[in-house]
Order: sequence, then C-alpha cells, then structure tokens
Amino acid sequence: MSSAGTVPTERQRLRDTDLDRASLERWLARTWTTPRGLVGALSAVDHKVIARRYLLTAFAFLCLGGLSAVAMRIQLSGPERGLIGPDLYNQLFTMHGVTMMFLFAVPIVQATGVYLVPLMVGTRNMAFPRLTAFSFWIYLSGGLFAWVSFALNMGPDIGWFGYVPLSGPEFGPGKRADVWAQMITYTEVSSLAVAVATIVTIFKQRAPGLSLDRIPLYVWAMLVTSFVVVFAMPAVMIASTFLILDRLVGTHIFNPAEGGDTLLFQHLFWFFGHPEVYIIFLPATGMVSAIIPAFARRPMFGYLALVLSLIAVGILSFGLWVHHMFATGLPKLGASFFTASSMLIALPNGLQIFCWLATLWEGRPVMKTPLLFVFGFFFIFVAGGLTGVMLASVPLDLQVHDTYFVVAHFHYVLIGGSVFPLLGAAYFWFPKLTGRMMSERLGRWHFWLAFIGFNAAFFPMHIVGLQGMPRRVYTYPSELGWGNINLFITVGAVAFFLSFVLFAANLLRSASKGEPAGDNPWSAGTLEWATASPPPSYNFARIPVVTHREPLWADRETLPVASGLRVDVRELLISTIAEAKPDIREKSATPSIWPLFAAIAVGGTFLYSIFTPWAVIWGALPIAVALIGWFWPKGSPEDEE
Ligand code: HEM
Ligand SMILES: [Cu+2]
Repeated sequence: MSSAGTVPTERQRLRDTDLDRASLERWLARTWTTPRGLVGALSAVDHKVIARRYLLTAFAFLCLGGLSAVAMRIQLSGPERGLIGPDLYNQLFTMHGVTMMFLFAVPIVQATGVYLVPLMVGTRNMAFPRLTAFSFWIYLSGGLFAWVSFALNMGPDIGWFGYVPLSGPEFGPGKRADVWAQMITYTEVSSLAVAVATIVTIFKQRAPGLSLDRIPLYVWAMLVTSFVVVFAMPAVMIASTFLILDRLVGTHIFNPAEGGDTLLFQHLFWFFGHPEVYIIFLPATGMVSAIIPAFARRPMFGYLALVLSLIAVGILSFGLWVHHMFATGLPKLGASFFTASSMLIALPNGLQIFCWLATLWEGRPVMKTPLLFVFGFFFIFVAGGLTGVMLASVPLDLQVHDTYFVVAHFHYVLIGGSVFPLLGAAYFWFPKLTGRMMSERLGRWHFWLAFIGFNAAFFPMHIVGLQGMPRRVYTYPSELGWGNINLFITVGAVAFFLSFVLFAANLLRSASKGEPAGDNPWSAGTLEWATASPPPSYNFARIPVVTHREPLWADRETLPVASGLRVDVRELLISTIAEAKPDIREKSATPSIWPLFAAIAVGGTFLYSIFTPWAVIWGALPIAVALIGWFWPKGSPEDEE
C-alpha cells in the first residue's frame, strides 16, 4: 500500500512535505471532502459546495422575482386591464422588490464571493466555514418564509421599503407587514455573517506574498463591499425591529401622536438602502475588473486608482441616503449637501470607467460573450448614471418623484450595474465551476436578446414617467393615452425575461455537453485559474506563493509553493494582514449538521415571533441547544509546537 493508505497514529502528524504529489492529493481529498449521504450533504462546510447552493437558490429567486415582474407588466400592458386587482398588485411589486434586492442581488454577489474569494487568495476554505453554512440555511429559509407567506395570501404589500405609517399597526393590520419586517431582519443576519467571514478570509488567509497591493481587484471589491454590508445592514435591521416592536409590543417609536418619529424610519432605511445599491454594484465592478484584463491580455490600467475609487465609493455611498427623501421637505441646506454628494460620487465611478476603457484600448480584446456583457454594462450603467445625476437635483426630483422615470432609472442602474456584469461573470467563471465552457453561440443570442429586451422594456419608462405615470399603480385610464407605450414596454419585458430562459438553457446544456475547459481557458492571470476546473475539495495541493499581481502571467510554468501544512487534519495557513507573511497554522472547522439546526431554531423563532413576542423567550432554548452542539469542543488533545 502507498503512504496514502497508512493511517497516522494518534501522535503522528502528516505534513505535505512527507508525501509525493499523488499521495498528497489522496490525503488532502480524504481530509477535506464533504462526507457522503444526506447527512453529509447537510453538514457541508466546503465553500464551493455552499456557494453552488447559494448561487442556485439566488437564481431561483431571480426567476420568481422575474415572474412577478412579468405578471405586473401583463396587467399594465393596456389601460383598465382586470387581470390583477389592486390587492394582489401591491403584493406583487412588494414581493418583486424584496426578492430582487434581498433574495437575489445581495445573495448572488455574496455567493459568488464565497466561491471565488478563497480560490483567488489561495486558501482552502472560507474563514468560519460553519458560519458560512449557517448563513446559507438562514437565507434559504428566510426566502421560503417570504414566498410561502405570499402563496398563503399573506405576502407583504407595503413596497420593498415598507414605509411607516403604511406599514405601522394603524394602517397595516394583519400579518403582512410583520412578514416583511421579520424576513428583512432575518435575511440580513445571513448577509452580515457572510460579510464578516469574507473580511477575515481576505485579511488573514491570503497565500504568502499576496500583499495588499497585489490582491486581485475583484477581491478588493469584495472586501470593500463586505465593510459596507457591516455598516449598512444594522441600520435596516434596527428599522425593521423597531417596526415589529411598534406592531407587536405596542411601542410608539414611529408614531408621531405619541412623540415618535415617522421620518426616523426613512432615515434608518435609506442609510442602508442607498449603500445597498453599492453592495450590489461594487462586486460587479470587481467582476468587470477581472474580465477585462483576461480579454485585453494585459494588466489592468490604474490598479491603485481603481482601489482608491472602490474605497471612495464605499465611503461616499453612506453620505447619500437623503437623496431618497427629497420629497419629504428637508431643510434647504441639507438638501444641497445631499445633492452635492450625490453628484460627487459620479467622479470615482467615472474614474473606474476610464481605467477600464484605457485597458481595453491598450490591449487587443477578443470579443467573447463575457466581454459583450461588459460592454452592455458600460452602456446601460452610464445611461442610468446620467438619470441619477438628474435626479440628484431637487427640483427635477420633485417633478418626477414616484413616477416611472424613477422606475426606469433604478432598473438601469441595478440591471446595468449588476445583472449585466453578473451575466458576464457567469460566462467567465462557469468553466471554473463545472470544467466546461458555455456555448458561445447561445451566449451571443442571449446577450442580444437581453440587451435589446432590456432597453425596449425600460427606456420608454422614462417617457411615460415624464408624462406623469405614477409607479405602484395597478392600472390607468385609457384617456391618458399611455396604452401603446405600455404595450411596448411589456413586450420588451417579456423579451428580457425570455433572455433568462435562454441563459438557463445554455447553463443546463453546457453543464453536461459543453466543451471541456481545462484549468485556465481564458489564459487569465489570477490564482483561481491555477487549480483544476472544477477545483478539488482542498483547492490547492500546495499553497501557492505569490510574487506578482498576475501570478500566472509572471510564473508561467510553475508557481512557487509553500509547504509544511498538515494533511491529516484541516489545516490552513494564516498570514499577516498587510504583507501576507505566513504567520501561524490554524485548524479549519469540520463538517457539522449543527449550523442547519441553528438556522432552523433561529428561523422558527423569527417566524413564531410574528404571533407572540414570547417566541423570543421560548426560542432561546432550541437556539442554545444548537449553539452548544455547534461549538462543542472535540475531545482529542492536539499537541502544538
Ligand atoms: C425582468 C426584469 C424586470 C422587470 C420587467 C421589472 C419590472 C418592474 C416593474 C414594472 C416595477 C414597478 C412596479 C410598480 O411600481 O408598479 C418594478 C419595481 C421594482 N424593481 Fe423591477 N423589474 C425587473 C428586474 C428587476 C431587478 C433585476 C431588480 C433588482 C436587482 C429590480 C428591482 C426593483 C425594485 C427595487 C422595485 C421597486 C419595488 C417597489 O416599488 O417597492 N427589478 N420592477
Ligand atoms: Cu441612493
């Protein structure tokens, strides 16, 4: 038997230096692979396994969000249609907004990070793998909670931002607003946890030599985004918790009649809500910064400028929230401040676009599908940015407030700024996830259908908006003459929706029949392409040592590697924050079913609390049991030097 077959005795420590390549790989696979069977699958802590589930779930929610949008658009395709009444329509646009923002956009960018960040920084798993698993279960059950409530005709109907007093106890009887409030707090727990794990992974688990000035721009983007999550999410969690207290316990935090403050809700919500846009957008810029150099075949122009503008955008995004509240009648000086800062943020964003264009200009880009989506992003996002600068001016904002002009603007920003880069990223990294290429021919059809469908659906919304068509109405009278243009919008929306069907078909087909990809099909320069596609459970047989920003371009033949890690237990190399010098070795968590139980306990508590505040007390017991199981120390004494 080879050395891989030998079982080390209690005291024996097996290190990668003791083994040849083949037995090293066998040992690592044995140590790191997710256990078999149902219980094994439910206990998984491998970041790639969790990320795949996360991505699929987020995609499923995108489909639900898209279906609700198509339903709304069919109802609005002509004047006085009777398909969907006002009550269902209110639930539909709320479910659409909530699903897109909380269950699709944020989770999908975080899931992409969970997959890519450990590979790109050259480590074997996320920091806090069990917490990451817990986050996924929390998110899944939060999403199911919202959609099951909707199916039971208990779906929230107060808009995705759930303003009081409409959502308060007086105007929002029943359980609908409670579902909204608890679901928000609950899914943001998951976002926060992933953000914390991402920050620690990036700061402490980077491969030796991957100093801060060599981190791939995508990883920088995820780092900044995770900090924005950590500062923004608590604000909305406070807003939703105050709301549930007002509704269920009878406090008067948002009730002006009792000395409460309605505007406080809007401040708290938008202190989160505006950065939220950047939580969605910043990772997308990171994706663009990964795709462009790979296709232009040259390093990114202006690395430092890009890093600084990422940080600037992250910080400035917190100074803009009041531009969502211009119509509430603010003091003049305050309004001017927020106008100025809203326009200011166009600067770092513009800078990023110039760096991207400069890189493309210098290189000889090959027009493949990922790059097509990047060009789609440029076009749509710049258009959305322009209407954004327009809306930042108070007089115009007051004119078009709550009209379809605003609906057009934010779909340009959200879909141009996030969905198009995400689609490009899907084509770009699909080979890493599956070992196969996506079909280029279908990809082009997909792109053009999406691009044309998108603009046909959302450009005319600017026009009806300027004509005065309000948002959140389930119908309109025919005398206003908005019928034809709305029909056009609906046709565009259906075409845009169909482009996702085409995308799904391409995904399915390519996953089984696509051309085999190899490790590095695009000849890209960053570490995730240094390992097999799909990567083995342990990511890298030996931890790479990084000497350049694009390690695979610099050390073409063989990457230098670090050795000395144990292979009979899940050991990680921990490095210093700035220079990524190897610091200590640390054990990574083993698979466990307890994060799932903890998520069930926390979820049950949140759900039950809608019916009685006592749930918080009773729920503490199962939560405590699950946490004890989760953190129960493993008995075996570990000798450390
Ligand atoms: C198939 C693509 C989509 C279509 C056809 C679509 C259509 C619509 C429509 C018609 C409304 C307005 C409903 C109304 O005010 O009466 C709306 C609202 C909204 N959409 Fe979309 N949308 C799509 C994709 C997205 C995506 C990808 C996002 C986010 C990433 C998004 C975010 C929102 C938000 C936040 C609202 C506001 C909901 C509210 O007023 O509370 N949409 N969408
Ligand atoms: Cu904003």
